[in-house]
Amino acid sequence: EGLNVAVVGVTGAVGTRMVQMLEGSPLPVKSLLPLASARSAGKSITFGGKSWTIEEAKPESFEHIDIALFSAGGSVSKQLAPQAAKRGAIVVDNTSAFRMDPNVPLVVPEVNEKALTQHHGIIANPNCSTIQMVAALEPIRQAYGLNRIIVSTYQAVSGAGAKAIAELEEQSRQVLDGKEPEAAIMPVKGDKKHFQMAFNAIPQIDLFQPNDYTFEEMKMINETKKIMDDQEIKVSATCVRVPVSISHGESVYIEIDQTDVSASDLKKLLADAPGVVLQDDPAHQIYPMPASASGKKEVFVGRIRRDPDVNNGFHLWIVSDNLLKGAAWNSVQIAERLLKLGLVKF
Ligand code: 11C
Repeated sequence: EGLNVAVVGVTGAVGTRMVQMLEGSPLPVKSLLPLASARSAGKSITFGGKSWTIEEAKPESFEHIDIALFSAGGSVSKQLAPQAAKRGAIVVDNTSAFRMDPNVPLVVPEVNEKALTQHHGIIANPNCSTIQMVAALEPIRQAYGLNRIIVSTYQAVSGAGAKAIAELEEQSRQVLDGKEPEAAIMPVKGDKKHFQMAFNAIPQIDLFQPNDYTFEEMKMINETKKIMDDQEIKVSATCVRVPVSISHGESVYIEIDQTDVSASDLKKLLADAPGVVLQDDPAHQIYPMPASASGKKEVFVGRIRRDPDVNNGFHLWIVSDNLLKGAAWNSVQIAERLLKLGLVKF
């Protein structure tokens, strides 16, 4: 009695953490099927005190699987997620392949858990930078209404995968040794130019779109509206990559509907919000930072203050581990909620 769970992309930065999160979860996992590309097949991983052999992901892999967590890139998800769903697995997909599909719920459990009931076999896990922002803003939207969000991000290189972390480390050594840093990945693998990431900040995450926003910026805009189920919220984003390994930071400006709200009202609200930790005590230099957020599941919020000139305008600083709440933990949390809502049969 228990769940058969598959993890697709199990060797990646997110996949390894999906297994870690399953390990710490109350989900009754009976068997784990680690799936990856042919390159990793035959290696093994440990889960629940046992060794499990990695297999190459194929459509037939998903026979008898109850829940399949995908994080192997959009093209693998496009090809295999429908195959898994067809075989009766519920897919939680951590890529952008299906996020804007109207038949696919896009879920952050603290915000729109109910959307899970509308699934047709595939559930999308939002982009990391979107997840931490909406988790922190939803309690404010519920209490005071939210009509505008302007966000600037300070994103960790692990969003571009484990190889991007290695590139940052190698470049840092090269620069400190007085050598020319070699860039092959950042800002985007496959784009025409690559730039030094060490000791730099790059205002490009993912490819530019025809409107001169990047795909990452458009994801933040479109996904926020879908998750909050409100097409009227004004959202704009500038996404910047910084030389940090793990955890995204976000400077967020919001305008709420009500005009008689103080910064301390927002702090009280966020102190009790699910999945959110308030770290806001300027007198004692308490505020969230990537170095302290990494490895933790929560979304950390601080630096909350009213705009000097806009009565209903507030600034917040939001930090979370992009590989955990931004990816692996949100996916496992979705699986836990599916079970709680009676949506997984086994
Ligand atoms: C980054 N946010 O930091 C991206 C990574 O759509 O799931 C996540 C990409 C995605 O590069």
